Amino acid sequence: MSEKILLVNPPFYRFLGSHYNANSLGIASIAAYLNQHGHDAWLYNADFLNEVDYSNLRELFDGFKDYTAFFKNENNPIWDEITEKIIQSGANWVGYTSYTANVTAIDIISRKVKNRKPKIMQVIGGVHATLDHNVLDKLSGIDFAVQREGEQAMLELVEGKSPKDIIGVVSRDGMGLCNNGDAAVMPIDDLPFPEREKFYGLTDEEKLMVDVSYICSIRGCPYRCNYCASPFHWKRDKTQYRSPESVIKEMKLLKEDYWNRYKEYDYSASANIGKKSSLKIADNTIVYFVDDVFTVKKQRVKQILKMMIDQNLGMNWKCEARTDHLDEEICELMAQAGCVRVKLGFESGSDKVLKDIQKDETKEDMKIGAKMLKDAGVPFTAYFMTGFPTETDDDLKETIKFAKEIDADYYSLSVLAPYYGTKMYYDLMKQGVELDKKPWEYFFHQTGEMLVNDKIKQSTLNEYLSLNVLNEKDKGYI
Ligand code: B12
Ligand code: SF4
Repeated sequence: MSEKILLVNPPFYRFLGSHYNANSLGIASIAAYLNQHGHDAWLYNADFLNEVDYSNLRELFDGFKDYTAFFKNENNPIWDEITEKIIQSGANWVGYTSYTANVTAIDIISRKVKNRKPKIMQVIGGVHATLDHNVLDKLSGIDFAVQREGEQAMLELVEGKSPKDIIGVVSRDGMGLCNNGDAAVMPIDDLPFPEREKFYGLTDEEKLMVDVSYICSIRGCPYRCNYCASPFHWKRDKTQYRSPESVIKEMKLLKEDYWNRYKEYDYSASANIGKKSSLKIADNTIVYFVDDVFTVKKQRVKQILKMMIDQNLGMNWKCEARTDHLDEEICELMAQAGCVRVKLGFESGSDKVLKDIQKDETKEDMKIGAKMLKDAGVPFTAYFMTGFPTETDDDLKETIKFAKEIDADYYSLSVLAPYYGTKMYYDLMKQGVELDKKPWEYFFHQTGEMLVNDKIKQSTLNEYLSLNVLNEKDKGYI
């Protein structure tokens, strides 16, 4: 029997005075898989706003007090607006994607949905649900949690298989939680491309504002940086790489179906639109490879870049990388293949700090990588952080000096938040830092509220943060 499923991206940037209008690939991949198996799965982005202007990073820092107020007032109309939309969708299964910062929002919304429609089955998946094995104990409105990849587990849930028999599912039994471990790794090339059309709750005009140009070509990261949740979520040794052919195929699909022409949508299994409509997708001019390290396998990435060039794709794109996974040939190929931005995590200008955070990369590697990109004419964003547990005021001064020295095209300067589920989180907890007492919604890196360092002077921190003026041009969801 075909089931109606709504997959929800919870509100986050809206509370900070910005918004997020792009497609969330995790739930989009699950929706595509469910639809491929004959179900009617839709994407509801509760962080979407009918606006084209984004806040810059400075505003995101400043909005923290107003942001926390939303979570303290469950009667705020925004919660009821989202609850109403979920119920109006007519879905009998609702799935929420979760970063740690989203858990309180998911709690509030799912309890409201449960109170009004107890028969709707609600599932949490994504990073936080994978890392926190007891998340169900904290979320009374949620029926099931899924750990790691959600496609197959979600399919089996909606098709009525007993949750106790599904790999990756956590459910409740009379005694406590029944945890079936992590879902099995999916053969990534066999998955359908993410859903890019069934956006619930948007008018035809608004659908033009959804950025559908995100592509995931790698699931996971083989590195071990101790502040990062990715290796713990995906497991380092299980990193999955899509074939170059499959990546190029998805790029071509984007170009042909979403970038270059008016598109006919067929909503024959529609949740919110009963007619065909003609739409032009507007905000799709740059592909964003969301992979943690797009260049991690040099031969693979060279093959992808050469295919982009040989097949004359003529598409602009951006990616995340590490400087130690660049060489001159890669940088040249990137420039020729349409790369308009490489996002590089430099984090610190102090080799001592880089060692402490297990970055496995030195300042020298970073200088060389940045220079190769400069020489090839590929613009890059430099990501820096401060507030690492062992960082001193002098270390931060080195970072400021280094940040200016590398002369990046864009900067993103953050204050460390020890993310839930990372090595750093557990190390700090062992040292007596009570991170578990912090509200979930504090776990993002623009707050400064999670500062675990008392060695850095306020004046140096201010000097560091003032470099953020260079970000004026950037969209506020970095
Ligand atoms: C792209 C990206 C972004 C983008 C896009 C986010 C989006 N909404 O799609 C942007 C830049 C906007 C972003 C923002 C943030 N991000 Co981010 N992001 C990523 C990144 C690099 C890739 C995510 C991705 O698309 N993966 C590909 C898809 C296919 O995987 P997936 O989403 O995990 O989904 C799979 C499973 O998790 C599961 N699943 C997911 N959802 C659901 C739902 C259900 C119902 C089920 C059953 C299963 C399921 O199944 C999916 C398919 O197999 C990850 C790192 C990583 N490699 O995972 C960090 C990451 C997820 N981000 C992180 C963080 C912290 C943030 C921010 C808080 C940063 C900040 N501002 O301070 C914000 C929060 C945004 C929000 N909405 O709350 C952390 C999360 C850590 C944590 N413990 O919470 C990560 C892991 C990076 C890190 N360094 O640790 N992010
Ligand atoms: S910071 Fe980057 S390189 Fe390090 S573990 Fe995370 S995703 Fe991998």
